[in-house]
Amino acid sequence: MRHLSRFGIVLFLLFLAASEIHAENPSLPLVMANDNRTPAGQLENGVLKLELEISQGRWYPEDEKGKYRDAYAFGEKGRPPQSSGPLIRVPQGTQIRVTIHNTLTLAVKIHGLHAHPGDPNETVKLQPGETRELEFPAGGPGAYSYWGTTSDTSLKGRRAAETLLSGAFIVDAPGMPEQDRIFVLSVWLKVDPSEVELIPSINGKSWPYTEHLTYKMGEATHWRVINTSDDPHAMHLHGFYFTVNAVGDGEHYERYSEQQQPKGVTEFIEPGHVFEMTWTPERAGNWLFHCHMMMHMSAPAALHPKEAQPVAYSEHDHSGGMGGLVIGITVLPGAVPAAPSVVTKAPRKLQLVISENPDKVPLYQLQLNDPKVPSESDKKKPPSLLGPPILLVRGEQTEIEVKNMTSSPTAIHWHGIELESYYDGVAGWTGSGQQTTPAIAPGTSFVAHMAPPRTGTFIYHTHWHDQQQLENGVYGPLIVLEPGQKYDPEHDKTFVFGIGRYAPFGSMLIVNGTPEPDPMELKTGTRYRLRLINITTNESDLRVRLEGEGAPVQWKVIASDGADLPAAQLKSSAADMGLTVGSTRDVEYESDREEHVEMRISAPGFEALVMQPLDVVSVK
Ligand SMILES: [Cu+2]
Repeated sequence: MRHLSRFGIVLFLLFLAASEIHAENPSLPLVMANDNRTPAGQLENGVLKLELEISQGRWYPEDEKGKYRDAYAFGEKGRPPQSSGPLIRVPQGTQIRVTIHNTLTLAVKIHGLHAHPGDPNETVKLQPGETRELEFPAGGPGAYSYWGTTSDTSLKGRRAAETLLSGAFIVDAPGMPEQDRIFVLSVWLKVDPSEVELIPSINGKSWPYTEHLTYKMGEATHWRVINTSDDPHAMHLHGFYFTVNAVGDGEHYERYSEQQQPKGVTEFIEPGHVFEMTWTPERAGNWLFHCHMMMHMSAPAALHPKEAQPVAYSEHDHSGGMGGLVIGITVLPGAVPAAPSVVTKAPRKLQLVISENPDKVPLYQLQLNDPKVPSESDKKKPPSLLGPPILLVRGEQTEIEVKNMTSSPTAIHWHGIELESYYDGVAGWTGSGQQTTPAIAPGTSFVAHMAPPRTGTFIYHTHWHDQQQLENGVYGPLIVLEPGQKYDPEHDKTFVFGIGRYAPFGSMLIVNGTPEPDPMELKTGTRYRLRLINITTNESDLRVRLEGEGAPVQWKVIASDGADLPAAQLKSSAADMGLTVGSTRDVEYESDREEHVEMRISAPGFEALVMQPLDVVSVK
C-alpha cells in the first residue's frame, strides 16, 4: 500500500514535469508593455500606414522572473505583440490605411477600427490566417479604443487570453497639446468553476511594475484614461484635485465646456469608456493614482498565492499588499522651495485610537480624543462599523495622532485632503526618498499633520490594503468647516456607505455602520445638507436614490469630493445618482410637505439594498 502510494506520487511528479514542459512553449514571443508614447505605423502626407498582427504571446504582468499568462495581443508586423496594443495616434484629417493579419487558429472580431464617432456594431471579422485591408478617415478628435474578441462576445464578456486584445486610438485636434500620457486599463479575468483569476494592469503591467511617473512641481499634467476591461473602476488621485476635461464611450467623445468640467479626486469609468484629466502637482513627494476598488489595487492572488505571501508585510515594502491598477508618481521639488507655512499658534491636537474587539462585529473600534472636548468614553457607546466623525477647521494646523492598539499594522489615509506627502498614509510609499511614511506597527503611533485648505466632506480610511480592516469600520467621515463655523448636527447629516460582514448573511451594504438604519426625522421647510460618502470595498457603481412615493424627489448637488461646485453647475435634479467608491457628494434637500422619503442605496452584486428612512414632519 505504502509502495503503491509512493509510486503514485512518482507518477504524479512525472506528470507535473511533463505538463510543465508542455506549458513551457519557448517559441511564444513576449508580450511587451506599451507605454503609449510612440504612435504606431508611418504617417506620410496625411496618410497613416499601419500593419497590425494578432498573435499569441507570453505576458508577464510583473517582471519576467514572475508568473506569466499566455494571451492574444495586437502587435505591429515584424515587432513583438503588445499590451495595450499599438497606439493609433493621428492628427485630425488623417486617412488611415491598416492591414490586419490574424495569425491565430481562432477567428477574431475587431471593434473600433473605423472613423469616429463610430458605430459600436461596425466590426471586422478575420478568420484564422486571414489578412484584411481597411481604409477610413480618422474622424473627429478624441480618445477612443479598438479591441478584439476570439469568442464573439462583448467587451464585458471577454475572458482570459482575449482580455489583452485592446489598444488606444487617439485623434488630435489641430493645435492641441500632445504632452499627455495615455493609460489603458485592462483586467485579465478567468472564471473557472473552482476559482476566479483577476490580474488588472495599466499599459500592460501590474503594480509595482507599472510605470513610475516623475513630474516637477507646478508642471501641468494631462492624462487620458481608457478602460478596456470588463469592469468599471474608480480612479483616485492622492493629494490633488483633477479636472475632467472630456469623456467618451470608446466610439464617441465629448469635451466639457469650461463651466461644466467636473473637479474631484475620484472618477468613475465604465467598461469601454474614456476620460481625459488635467492636474497640477503642487507639493513634492510620492503620490498614487489608483483604482479604489480593493480587488483592483491588491496584489493579484493569481500571481501571489496566499501560501507565498509573507505573514506580515514589511513596512518598507511598498509592493507588499498593493497590486494591479496603481501608478506611482514622484513630484520633484521646484527650483524655488515652497514658502514655509507660517504657524501663528500651537496646532490643534487630536488622537484617533484604534483598538481591537476580538471575535465581534466589528473587529476594530475607533475612538477620537480631543483634549478640548470632554471625553465621552465613559458613556460606553456600542462598537459600530464606523469610525467617529473628525471635524477640522479650514486652514487650522492640526495634528492627529493615530494610535494603533491592535495586533496588526495599519495606515490611515486622509482621502481628498491636500496635505504633505509624508502624512498621506501609504506605508512604504508616501513621503520622499529620505523619509517614507512608516506602517503604524501594533502598539505604536503616527502623527499626521495637516491644515486642510478647503471646507467639505472627506474620508479617513485604512490604506493597509486589508479587506478585514476596511470591512470592520476602520474609516469615518472627515468634515472640514469654515473658521468660526459651528457644526450643526440638526441640519447637517452624514451618511457613510460601507460593507459589513454578518454571519450567516455574508457581506452587506451598510449605512453609518448598520444594515438597518433607524428612521431619521426631518422638518418641512428646512434645508438640509446631506453628506454622502462611499467607502465600500469594491462598489464602484453604487447608486444613491432619495425616493418619495416611488419616484425620486428633487435635490441639489452642491459639492463633489469636497470641492464646491461652481455656480454654473448648481441646479436642482432628480435625487438619483451614481456615487463611486472613494467619492463624496454634498447635496441639499428640502421638502415643503410632510412625506415619507427613503434613501435607497444599491449596488450590483448585492441583492438587498440598504434603506435609510427619512420622515419629513411639519413644524407646528
Ligand atoms: Cu477598479
